[in-house]
Amino acid sequence: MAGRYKGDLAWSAVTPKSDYLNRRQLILSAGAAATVGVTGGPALASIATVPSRYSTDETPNTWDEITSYNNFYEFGTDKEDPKRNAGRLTIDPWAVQIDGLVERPGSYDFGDIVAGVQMEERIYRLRCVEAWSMVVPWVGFELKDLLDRVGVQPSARYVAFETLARPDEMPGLRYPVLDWPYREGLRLDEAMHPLTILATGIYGEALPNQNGAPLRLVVPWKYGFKSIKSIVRITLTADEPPASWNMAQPNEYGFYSNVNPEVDHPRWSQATERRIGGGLFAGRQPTLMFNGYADEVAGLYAGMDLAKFY
Ligand SMILES: Nc1nc2c(c(=O)[nH]1)N[C@H]1C(S)=C(S)[C@@H](COP(=O)(O)O)O[C@H]1N2
Ligand SMILES: [Mo]
Repeated sequence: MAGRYKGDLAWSAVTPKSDYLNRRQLILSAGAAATVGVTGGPALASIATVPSRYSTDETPNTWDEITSYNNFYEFGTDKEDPKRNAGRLTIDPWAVQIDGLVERPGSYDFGDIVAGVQMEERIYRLRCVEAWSMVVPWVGFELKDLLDRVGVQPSARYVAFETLARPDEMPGLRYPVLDWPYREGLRLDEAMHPLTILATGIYGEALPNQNGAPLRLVVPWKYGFKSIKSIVRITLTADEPPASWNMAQPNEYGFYSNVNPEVDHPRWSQATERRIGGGLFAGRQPTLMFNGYADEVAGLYAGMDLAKFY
């Protein structure tokens, strides 16, 4: 897995190799123990990511839950399809085109993007618009770090993202469920917010393909579909960029897509959610405004009518 990273920051470089190998063992046994709620606590102590002050204190979902129940329509629309079909995705080499209103546009190798970046472990909730949720120990870094490095021009107001569209490796592209490539966008202040990360891993392991390898967005106060996977292009724009779900069903999926228990999806309530897994405590729980991150992000939307800008 370390070989996926061509830059300096291979996992093997930040973690002594013996720790890395031990950790892999621990992860495997943590996966086996997951049904009793063990989430690899001791294993986490051995990885050289810095824990983030932005983490929730909720118990993360297990590796199996996080990597077996996915939405990644390029690989099919069933929750089990991405795990079944994403193995064929080639993620090395991987380049991200960064263009538009930036000082240093270009095609950046994934290895160069992560070289020298301080990886943090950030335990964030992922809340899907389908009204389920998970808690994921992401590994990642702030999107702002990358945007600062390429230099955002003063006229930029939005950031647009695109997923890879490679038909021979992505069977879902045959179906016009969405207008491919999958696209998403953020307002620049949302993109620069310290909660917004580019994730490269889960549980200290490189992202599995079904979770958006090698690089995906995570915006924890928004519905999961904003968290675009397997990113190949980032464009700084002056105007609000197109977003796939918004284009497909504008009355169901707004550009903002903030988790908001008070604004229902037209076909179902958003007031509660079902935590995936959950074991003994399975059941629905109330959904929190901005997915529980209101203290940090409510200010971004001051003065906006959130029933209109949903
Ligand atoms: N390219 C791409 N990104 C995507 C999706 C997708 O279909 N294609 N699905 C989104 C949705 S609806 C959700 S809920 C999350 C799921 O992330 P996970 O599978 O890592 O839990 O990915 C988001 N990112
Ligand atoms: Mo979703």
